[in-house]
Amino acid sequence: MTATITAFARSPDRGNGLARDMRLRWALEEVGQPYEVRLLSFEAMKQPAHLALQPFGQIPTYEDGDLALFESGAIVFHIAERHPGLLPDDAKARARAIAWMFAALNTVEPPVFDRALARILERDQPWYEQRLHGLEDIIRKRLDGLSRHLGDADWLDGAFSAGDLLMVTVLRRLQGSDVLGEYPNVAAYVARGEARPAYKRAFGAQLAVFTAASTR
Ligand code: GTB
Repeated sequence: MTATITAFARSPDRGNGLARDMRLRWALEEVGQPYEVRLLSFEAMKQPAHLALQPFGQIPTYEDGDLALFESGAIVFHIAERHPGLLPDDAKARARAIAWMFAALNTVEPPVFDRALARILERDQPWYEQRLHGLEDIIRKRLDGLSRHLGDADWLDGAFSAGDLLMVTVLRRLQGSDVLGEYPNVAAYVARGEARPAYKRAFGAQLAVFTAASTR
C-alpha cells in the first residue's frame, strides 16, 4: 500500500524545504518508496479529522494501511526500519546511527529552531540582540562538537544514514548565517546532503506544491 503523508497546502517558507514534511519525502525517496501527499490548510490542521492523527494539529503525519504516525523523527525511523538504505545492518553501527537521529532532534535542533523563531517573532523586542547572541553561542557549542566529530568525513558514522538525513534538515535552517559559515566542514556536509539525488527529488516535489499554490 502506498503511504500518505501530510504537508502544508501553502508552506510559509515559500517552498524552501524547511517544513518537516521534507524529512519524510527525503527518507521515502532514499529508500525508493512511492508516497502520496494530502495537503492541508492551517484551518484543516486544527480540525478533528487531523487532530485524530496529530494531537498538536501539525504536519507532517504518515498513514500506511491502518498505521497512522506523527512526529517526523518517529516517521523517519519507521521508514528506515522497514526499508534498507537508511540504517546499517550491523547492530552497533545501527545503534550509533539512531543516536545521531536523537542528537539531531534533541541536541542540535532546539537552539537552531529557537533562533529561527526568534528571528521571526522577537525581532521587535528590546532584548532581541541579546537573545540572538545567546542562542548563537549555544549553536556554536553544538557546531563545535559536530565539526570536530565530522572532521573531513562525508557522513557522521560511515555510510549516509537516517542520522545524517535528520541532521542535514536541521542544519539547513542555518544556511546563509554567519554562524554556519564559521564551520566550513559542516557547511560542506549540508551541501553534500542536498546534492543527493533523493534529496533533490524530495525538494522538487515540495517546491512544486508551493509553485502550484502561488499560481492559483
Ligand atoms: N515535532 C514535530 C515533528 O517533528 O513532526 C513538529 C511538527 C511541526 O513543527 N510542524 C509544523 C507545523 O505544523 C510545520 S514544520 N506548524 C503549524 C502549527 O503548529 O500550527 C515547522 C516549520 C514551520 C514553518 C517553517 N517555515 O516557514 O520556514 C519551517 C518549519
